[in-house]
Amino acid sequence: MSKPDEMLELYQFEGCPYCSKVRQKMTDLGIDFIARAVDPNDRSRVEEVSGQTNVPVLVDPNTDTTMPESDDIVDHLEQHYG
Ligand SMILES: N[C@@H](CCC(=O)N[C@@H](CS)C(=O)NCC(=O)O)C(=O)O
Repeated sequence: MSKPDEMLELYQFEGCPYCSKVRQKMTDLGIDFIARAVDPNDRSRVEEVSGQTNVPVLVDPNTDTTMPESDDIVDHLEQHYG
C-alpha cells in the first residue's frame, strides 16, 4: 500500500485515549499528518468539519473521507495505508 499523497488531518486533543490510539497507528504506519487541536471545552472546530462533537476525527482528502470513531479510523488507515 502507498503513502497518502495529500496530508491527513486528525482532530484531537492530548489526554484523549481514543486520539492516542489513532496517533500511535499513524506513527506505526509512518504516516505524516496534521494534528488539529480541539479544545475539549469548545468542540465547534470538530463539529464544523464532521457534524458531531466527538474526537478523534480523521480527514483524508485522498479518499474524500471525514470520519469519527477510532476503530473505524484505524481500519481505514490499515486498509488504505497498511
Ligand atoms: N467511540 C469513540 C469514543 C470517542 C470519545 O468518547 N472521545 C471523547 C474524548 S476522549 C469525546 O470526544 N467525548 C465527547 C465529549 O466529551 O463530549 C471512539 O472510539 O472514537
